[in-house]
Amino acid sequence: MKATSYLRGLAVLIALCCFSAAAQAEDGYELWLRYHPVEKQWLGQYRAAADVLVTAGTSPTAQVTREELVRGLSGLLDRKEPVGDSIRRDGAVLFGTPADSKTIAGLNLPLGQVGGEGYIIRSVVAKGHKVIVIAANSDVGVLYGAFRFLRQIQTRQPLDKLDIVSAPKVKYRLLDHWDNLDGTIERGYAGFSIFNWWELPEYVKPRYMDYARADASIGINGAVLNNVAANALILTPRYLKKVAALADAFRPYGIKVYLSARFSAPIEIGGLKTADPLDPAVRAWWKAKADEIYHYVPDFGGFLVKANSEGQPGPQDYGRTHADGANMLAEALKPHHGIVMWRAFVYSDKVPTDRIKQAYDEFVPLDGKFDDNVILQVKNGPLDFQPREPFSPLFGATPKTNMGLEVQPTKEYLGFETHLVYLGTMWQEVLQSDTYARGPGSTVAKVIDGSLFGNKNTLMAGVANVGTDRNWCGGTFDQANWYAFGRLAWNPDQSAEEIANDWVRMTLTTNPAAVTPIVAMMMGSREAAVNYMTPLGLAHQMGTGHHYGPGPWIDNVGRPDWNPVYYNKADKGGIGFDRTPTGSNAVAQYAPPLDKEFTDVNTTPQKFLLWFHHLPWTYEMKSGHTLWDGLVMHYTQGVNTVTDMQATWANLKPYIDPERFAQVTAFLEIQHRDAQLWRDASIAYFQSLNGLPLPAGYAAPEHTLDYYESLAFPYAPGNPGMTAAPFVNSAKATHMDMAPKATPTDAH
Ligand code: BDP
Repeated sequence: MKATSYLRGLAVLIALCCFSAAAQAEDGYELWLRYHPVEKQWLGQYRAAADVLVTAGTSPTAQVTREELVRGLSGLLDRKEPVGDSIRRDGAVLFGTPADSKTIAGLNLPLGQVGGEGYIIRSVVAKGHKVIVIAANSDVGVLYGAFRFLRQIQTRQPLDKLDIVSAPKVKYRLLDHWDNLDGTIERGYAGFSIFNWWELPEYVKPRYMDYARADASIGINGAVLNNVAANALILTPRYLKKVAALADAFRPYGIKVYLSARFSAPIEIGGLKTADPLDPAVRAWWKAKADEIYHYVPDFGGFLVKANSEGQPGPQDYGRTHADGANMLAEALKPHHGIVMWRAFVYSDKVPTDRIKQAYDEFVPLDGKFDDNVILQVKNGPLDFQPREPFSPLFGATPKTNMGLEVQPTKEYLGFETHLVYLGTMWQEVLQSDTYARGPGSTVAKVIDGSLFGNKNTLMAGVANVGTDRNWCGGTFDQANWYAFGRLAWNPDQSAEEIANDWVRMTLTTNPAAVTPIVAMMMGSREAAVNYMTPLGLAHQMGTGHHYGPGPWIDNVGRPDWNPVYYNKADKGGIGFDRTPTGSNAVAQYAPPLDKEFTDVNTTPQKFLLWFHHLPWTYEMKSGHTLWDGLVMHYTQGVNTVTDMQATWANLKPYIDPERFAQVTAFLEIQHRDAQLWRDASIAYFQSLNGLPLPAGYAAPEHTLDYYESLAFPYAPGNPGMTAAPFVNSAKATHMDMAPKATPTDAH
């Protein structure tokens, strides 16, 4: 081959590589850590302010911080290796701890305010030059500060006169992965588990570090690696070595690993005859197990436990209380400073009370009985991650117990990865709900950040929506839920809109012509889902098992409290669950004045109407419409909002890269189809009961009720264990929340 044609060939090859790299770069893998060059109008001022990076830190965390800043600045400001060894001119970015750097120590920054994980970013004069300092008391604080600093550029904010002081309000900010050891994910809609247990510990995928970067960038400081419906095998040495490899990979990013512990592990992998928490041999087994875990992972975070819930083993199997069980584990972890996150998601069909009352009934009497390294982990609502629920009345009712909030970024009940539903607004709604536990202003946020009752061990946990999909979360907009979770765990009082704004700018585009409509779309998206799925306080109307499409007619699941009809209580006369004193009296679990407010149909917020009240179809709503007409209007409004979202998105084509634009376009089509299905199926069913006409101008369902009832989704994702025995949506379903059984043997 002649030299020229060789060179031409090479040039083509290089061009091709660059081209494919550029095309791939917009597949969503980068998440919000997308460091593409800023527009020309910003470049000069940013380069002048952030010309060179200077640090003295050398720890692994300091190294990844430096790598991130280099990656960020060289990408955003389009320059090579912006690193120096000292402050020689204006425009240095000095980052580190006072222990690393005499210059930082000499600045006398008010670092006392920011604790172990917070940071200060400030424009200062050091060594006679204009410098930006990113300082913290610990290396991980500096890392968080570095991400915050990069966000300033990513969102196109000025770099002069910086004075940012930030510290997390919540101590434990964890993602709970419901990942099984076989790689499937319970309620996962973005592929398989990112943790490849088969290849670990030898092969530590680069993706683990990218996962850790994403977590650290939003302040997440822990990951529970395995499903709450736990397999005891994870606690055996062979798996603990794998856990240790992940812990090593995550450690520089400030992320600790935690494990879900199966309560019956002493029997399954310990050879004991019992798992009774008061049995000395069982207690000794857990102590030895904890010691063993810390041998592999010296900074292991602790255990998450789902006990006596949906068939999982627990202390009540031995006539003991949840406190007995939690404290046994807490005692084993205590010498190593580990914590126990004990889930309050317990209910039983053997208990003849309204399901949503049971967690409160179970745990309020135990208030004050949990060790101080136990945190009670409570879902946002008293039922189960529904599109809308009032806050769980446990928040505020257990002043002597550490309380953690569990939310579900993975959208089990909100259309999986294909529906655009931004959950920031939902979490803000719960966090800002007033419990009145200590009078007005006693928000859920204040319960979980510890400020209301003075708890030190505070927690916010999110059920992860991360999987092996190239873009991590399945849907582009699902990334926003991971992002919002981290931001709210750091500061539960942060506004969901500001978070959405940052996410859009960092992830999609900074062009205001696009940012404004996208944020507006996100902000309205959750209400849209509530409307087309479960308006006016309805809940749990989803099909059995998969929880995807509508199934308000389902009445044949083995347990009554797993049937949608249990929750809608619809019949010829009316609809809704009476939770006032004439019904289950769940209202009594709320502090005054909420109990009264929810008891009186006239003061109950319309959004919770059917959650608390059973009402005739002809009931006149605040809007002046009858309940039936109002319901139909809400369902329709939900569909219409999705239509509007489609129109908004279509106009954004010039601003979004083709790959992500196409995905969102297609997903919105799916969402629209589903929203229509939800509306039509729900209306068809309820109309079959009440026989009422639709309000004028509202279209009849497209199909008959029979058609909707015949639909089946046997292979809907996120429902491991169910696919082996497909079932029809309306018939034969036997188990709504099938959890994998522990298999104590494994051939690997
Ligand atoms: C339900 C899920 C089920 C979980 C359960 C839980 O359907 O898969 O195991 O929550 O939180 O929403 O334990």
